[in-house]
Formats: sequence, structure tokens, C-alpha cells
Amino acid sequence: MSRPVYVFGAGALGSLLGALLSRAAPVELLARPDHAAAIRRQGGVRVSMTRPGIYPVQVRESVGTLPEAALVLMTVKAFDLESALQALAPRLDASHLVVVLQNGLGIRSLAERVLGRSVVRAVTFMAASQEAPGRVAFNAAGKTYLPANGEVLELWRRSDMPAVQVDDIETYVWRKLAINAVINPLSALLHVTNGELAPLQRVAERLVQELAEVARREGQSLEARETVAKVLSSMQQTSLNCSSMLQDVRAGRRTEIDWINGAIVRLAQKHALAVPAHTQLLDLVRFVERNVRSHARGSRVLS
Ligand code: KPL
Repeated sequence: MSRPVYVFGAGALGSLLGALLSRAAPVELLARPDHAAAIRRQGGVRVSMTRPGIYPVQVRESVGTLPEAALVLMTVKAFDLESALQALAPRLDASHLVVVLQNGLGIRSLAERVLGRSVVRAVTFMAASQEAPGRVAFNAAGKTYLPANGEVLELWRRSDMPAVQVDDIETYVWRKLAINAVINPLSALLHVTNGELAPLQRVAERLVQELAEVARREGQSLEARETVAKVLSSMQQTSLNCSSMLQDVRAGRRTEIDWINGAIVRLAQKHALAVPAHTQLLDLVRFVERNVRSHARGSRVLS
């Protein structure tokens, strides 16, 4: 019998993973009130596109008590992770297992520092978008990379989600960073799906070259040509998806730009390297984010 799953953060990805994992384990989602109400009303999360259906899950609106021996899946955005972990920490006991899935660098060390215990760092290429409260579109069944932890791997596989066990999860953290650092800001600035970015190969090459040098200084090998090919193939595999950053910009929410291109710029500064392409994307997305967010709050009138 599987551990119960507790999904901390029912945005698009958290809701999708919770829905699919409900095939293999009892699942509870921590969700916003409107999302929680819709899930209760319809008897589960409604998934469209791939594997459509209603997936029965329990839902709650505040952190509360964790189920005994739960596998806690942290799916909040990177910038909300620290406060989410602080809320989680007093509720954890030795029976719980915490998995962190955020985009960006330094996620595992942040989680382990706040919780004072080890966590499982996973990297996922599952792609989803939230269509309305209680509804998510499953846009691409990408692989999830997991370190040696048979239990999580087994759970993923029993839920029919592609999972790969890897020895060095950091390599996959950097590969995903490369993909996010190209696709997310470009799609958020240009308002296009991931697939529509395919003609921008030269821009992708420039961004990857800059990142590869930063990675090298950090002791990670990110071969530029191979990485560009991975970025282009990710555009194709998630072609219908609007990146999480574009979804955030459209919804007037904060984006993960500081955890993606911002992290690259900070590391470049540490090594006295110039990364002009990443710096420009960082400035542009911050600009859009500020404008869209203040516009959404009604504090700015455009004539
Ligand atoms: O991780 C993603 C994201 O949007 O954050 C990709 C893989 C680019 C899928 O959209």
C-alpha cells in the first residue's frame, strides 16, 4: 500500500500531478478556496487534453495536520517555497517524505536548510496549464527525473507517468534550467506557445552559450550543442503548452524570472562573466511583470 500523497501547492502542475497520482495513492491537495470549491463540487480535478477525466482527490484550504507517513510534494512556485516550508516544518515527523520539484537552482539546499532534514530533489518536464478553478489541461507527458529513491519512482510509474532514476540529479537541474531560461522568458515576452519559439534557434544558441560558461565555472558540464538540441526538442515536445512564465504574466502574477535567468546573472557576476542575453531577458521580464501586476491592481491607467 502506498503512502498517502499531500500536494502542497495546487497550481497547474500540482493539480495535474495530484490528479494523476490519485490512481496509485490517496491524494490530498492544498488549494486556494475557489479551486478547492470547484474540486469538491465536481468530485475531483477535471483534466483535459491528455488522459481526460475527473480524478478524485481530497482537498483542503489550509495546511492543517499532515496524514501519517505522507509523501509531501512541494509544488508551490520557487519564490513561495521558503514560506511554504516554514509552514510545513512544525507539522513534519520522521514518517514523512518531502519531494521538491521547483524550477531553478538551489532548491534542495533551501529546503534542507529550512526543514533541517534531507528531501528528495526531482526535476519534471510534465506540462500543464490551469484552465479554470478545478480544471487543468495536461499538455505534455514529459519525464520526471528522480534520484535513487525507489519509492517515489514506483509511485510515479504506477500512476503511468514517465520517470527515470538518475545518479546525479544536479545535471538535470541544470538541463532544466537551460530549457526554462530560454523558453520561459521568450514565451512570456512574445506571448506565444512553446512550440512557436522554434524559429528562434539563434537566440537559443546565444543564451545556452552564456549559460554553459556559467555552468562550467560552477563545476557542471553543459555541452552547448547538445543543450541547444534539448531546448529545441523541449519546445517541440511541449509545443502546445504556454510556459509557466507566460501563464503567470497573463494572470498578473509574480514570475520565477529571479530564480531562472536572475540566478544565472547572479552566478555570472560571482565569476566576473558577462551574460548580456540573460541580463536583457531578466530586465525585460521584470519590466513586464511590474507593469502587468500594477495594471492588474488597477494602479495604472493606460490611455
Ligand atoms: O517547465 C516548463 C515551464 O513552463 O515552466 C516547460 C518545460 C518549459 C514547459 O512549459
